[in-house]
Amino acid sequence: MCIKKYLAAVIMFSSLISSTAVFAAESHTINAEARRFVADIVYIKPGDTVGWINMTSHNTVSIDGLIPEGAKPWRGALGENFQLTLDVEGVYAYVCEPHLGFGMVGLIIVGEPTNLAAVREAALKLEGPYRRILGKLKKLK
Ligand SMILES: [Cu+2]
Repeated sequence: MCIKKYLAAVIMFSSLISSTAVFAAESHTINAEARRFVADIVYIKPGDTVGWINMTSHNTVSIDGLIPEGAKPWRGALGENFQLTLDVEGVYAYVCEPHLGFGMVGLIIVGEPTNLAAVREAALKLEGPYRRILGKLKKLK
């Protein structure tokens, strides 16, 4: 390979790496510790992946009306780790059903919290232990 072609290849490759570093999707881990999610509020970019670990005796279930419009709801199997890629911007609320009464609920904010007002309003209609999500939403600015 002549030096010019070699340099061109090096430059192309390094610009590829730097653009990848800027836009690369990241993975975020949520640890189920006893009866809470750590962290309970997670901020990510659209396209990032969230993984719940140590899910023995736990699950993760999104709440209807408390995820962005057009986003896919989820339900992880009880006792199993779960992974999810979130592309739609906004606030997502989820719970661990067995420990909902202990306040084992969490929020994921993907990009900007564009649907926060709608989520807050929907959360006001929640009943019983699901109202623990309201408390969690109050932690958001
Ligand atoms: Cu749990």
